[in-house]
Amino acid sequence: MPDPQPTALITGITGQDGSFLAELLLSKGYIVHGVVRRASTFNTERLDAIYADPHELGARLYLHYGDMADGASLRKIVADAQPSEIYNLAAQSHVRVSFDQAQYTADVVATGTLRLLEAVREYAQSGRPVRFYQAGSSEMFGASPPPQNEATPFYPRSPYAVGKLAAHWFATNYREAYRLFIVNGILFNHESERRGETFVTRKITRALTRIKLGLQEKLYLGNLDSSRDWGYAGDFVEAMWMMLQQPQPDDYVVATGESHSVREFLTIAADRCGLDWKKHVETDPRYLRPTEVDALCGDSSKARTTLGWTPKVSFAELVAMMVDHDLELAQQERTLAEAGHKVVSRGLSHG
Ligand code: NAP
Ligand code: F7E
Repeated sequence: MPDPQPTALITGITGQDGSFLAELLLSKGYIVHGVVRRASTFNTERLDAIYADPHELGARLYLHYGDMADGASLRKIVADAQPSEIYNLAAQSHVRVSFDQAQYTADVVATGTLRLLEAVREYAQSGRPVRFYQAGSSEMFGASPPPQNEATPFYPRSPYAVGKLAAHWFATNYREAYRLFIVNGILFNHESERRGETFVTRKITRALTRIKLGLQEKLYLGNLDSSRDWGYAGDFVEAMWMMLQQPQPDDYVVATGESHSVREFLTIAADRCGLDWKKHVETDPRYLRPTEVDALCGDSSKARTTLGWTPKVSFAELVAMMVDHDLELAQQERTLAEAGHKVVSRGLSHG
């Protein structure tokens, strides 16, 4: 029987996916709890549209300070929130950065997941039924050639990917050992206008639109030859929810089935801006990875057949959506610059 008042706990709620998922679950009538890590600046910007003061009547979104590095905080949040569904989305999710911060990435991504699973095991012993989603990644397939599906061997190529693979197996082991309802989603790249600005798609759309409006001159990138199966984040969080509504826990690949190179993304985005990217893009070796993942293209037949999931936003629509959004942002920045405010270009030095 469905839970009369479904309650979800989301780690990583302040991230791209966390914000889309929180919106989706609120629209379905859930009470949503989210884990937020303490920072010296506000890090809840992506939640601004849905945040309501918890003192207000009818508020259904609650935020708790916690960290994947701190098992005690996770245990307390799980016990306080009493969730029927848990979505573990928190991660140091930048592949290039994971080479610079390998131990930290492993701690948050792999051991952090284990800490949360331990909290869930303890919570489940109280008799409250709970379902758990683990945010796995196509990076776990790494060097295995495309198309990749649930049967493809894993071959991770970064500390991030190794950490995600450990988390995947921790989740699988806890499902089998303790008969918990735990699913592994293996999601291919998904983007949006909320994507972090150091991932290549958003880095490109932010920079080209700023170049278009005269706010920036150059865009520095790494390897333009790798290809990715890029989908829309709004579509992908629906698949996460669908996985937790199934009668049995299982693992699913979620992907569009189409792959494009970074160069193709650049060309389409530049066309939309009316720019020739070759005049503005330079390569900088700092954005290369010691080991690269050359080609990812997912086969999500199982998710399509079993969950009834299909992506709604096409690649061309995704690029257009991101460019149009960032053009508006650049326009706002130009207005500020014209009024004498200092407008900083951050994309030049990061990610
Ligand atoms: P994201 O935008 O980088 O968000 C990551 C979230 O994790 C943020 O809320 C971040 O908090 C939080 N976080 C980081 N370190 C933490 C810590 N030590 N303790 C608690 N929270 C912490 O990532 P995303 O794109 O939304 O992806 C969501 C999840 O799916 C991640 O696990 C990612 O690895 C995985 N994934 C993503 C994709 C993709 O293409 N987007 C594909 C496959 C898998 P702050 O806001 O404070 O930084
Ligand atoms: O790189 C190349 C780079 O950082 C994509 C994360 O969400 O998806 C994401 O990981 C490609 C790579 O994403 C730059 O070398 C070129 O080949 O946007 P990205 P990612 O590494 O695929 C997976 C599924 C996740 O799970 C991760 O959490 O683009 N590239 N030049 C560049 N990438 C970046 N970031 N910056 C560049 O300047």
